[in-house]
Amino acid sequence: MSNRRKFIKSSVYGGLAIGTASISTMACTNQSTPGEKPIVISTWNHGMEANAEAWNVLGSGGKAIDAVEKGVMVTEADPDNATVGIGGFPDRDGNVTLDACIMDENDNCGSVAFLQNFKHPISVARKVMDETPHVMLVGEGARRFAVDQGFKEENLLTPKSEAAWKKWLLNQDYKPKINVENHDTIGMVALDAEGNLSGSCTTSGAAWKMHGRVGDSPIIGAGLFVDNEVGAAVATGLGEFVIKICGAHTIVELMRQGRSPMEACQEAVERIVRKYPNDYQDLQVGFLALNKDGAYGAHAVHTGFNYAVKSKTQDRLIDSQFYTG
Ligand code: SD4
Repeated sequence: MSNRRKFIKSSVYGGLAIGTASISTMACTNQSTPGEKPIVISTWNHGMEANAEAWNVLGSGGKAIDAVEKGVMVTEADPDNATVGIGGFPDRDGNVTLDACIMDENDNCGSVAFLQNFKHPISVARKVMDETPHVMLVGEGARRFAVDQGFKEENLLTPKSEAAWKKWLLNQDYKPKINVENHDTIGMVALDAEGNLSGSCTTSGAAWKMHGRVGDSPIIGAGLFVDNEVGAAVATGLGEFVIKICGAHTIVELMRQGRSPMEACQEAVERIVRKYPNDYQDLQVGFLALNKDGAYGAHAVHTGFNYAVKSKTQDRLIDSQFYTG
C-alpha cells in the first residue's frame, strides 16, 4: 500500500468518533425485546435526550416521521457534540461537512450530503423529501436549496472543534482508535401509535476525513432504511464498511426473512467481520433495528456501542451486544 493510501486509511479510522457506553443503565440484551408501540430507539447516550423530544410527538399520537425529525434536531443543535451538527469535528481542511437522511412509512425519503453551514441538515433532508421530486441533494445545490427553503447559514466550526482540528494538524498521523469518545452519529427509528415506521440519521461524519468524503449516513439503504411492511434499521460507525454491505437495507431484508431485530443486526456485523478480517479489529460499526411489532435489537463489531429506548414502559440506555468471535 502506498504511504499516501496508508495515511488516508489510518486517518479515517483514527478520526472517526466512536463512542463508549459511559452512562449505561442496563446490561446487554441477548434477544430482541417483545414489541410495543409507540416506541422510539436511537444511537448512543445522546439518544436519551433525542428520544425525549421524539416522545413529545409520539406520546401524543403524532407521526413517526415528525418524531424522528424533531428528535435528532436536539443532537444537531448541541455544540458540545463533536460528531453531529454544530460543533462537529471538521474534515482535514477545517470544513464541517454534514450528512443526513430521513425516510417515512411510504418509502418517501430525502437526503443531503456534504452540506456546510446549516445547523439542521435533517430538516433540509426532510424538505428534499417533501418539496422536491428527488431523494438526494449534495454540495452547492443542497446549499442553494436550503437557502431557498429559508434555512439560515451559520458557522458550525466552534472554538472547541477548531482547537481539536489544529491539534490534529500537528502530526496528522492518527492510529486507529476505537471508543475514544462518548457520543457519535445519531440514528433514530420510531413506530407510532398508528403502526407506521420512520427513521432519520444525521452526522458530521468521520473527523479529519478527506474534503468531499461522504459516509453511509445520508445513503438510503446503507445508514438508514425503512420498510413499513417489515421494520427499520440505522447504522453508526465507520461508514465505508456500512456502505460495502449496504447495512441498513441488509438488516431489514433479514428481518423480512424472519430474523429478530437483534439477530438481523448480528448477522450484518458478522458479515463485516467475515468479509474484512484484516480491518474489523480497528473499526467500530453498530446497528440498531426495530420491527413492525415494536421489537428492537442491536449489535456492534466491538464493545462500547449503546442505544436509547423510549416507550410508555421504557426510558433507558442499553449496552449493545457485540461480536465475540
Ligand atoms: C460516517 N457513519 O460518516 C458515519 C459516522 C459515524 O460513528 O456514525 N460515526 O461514517
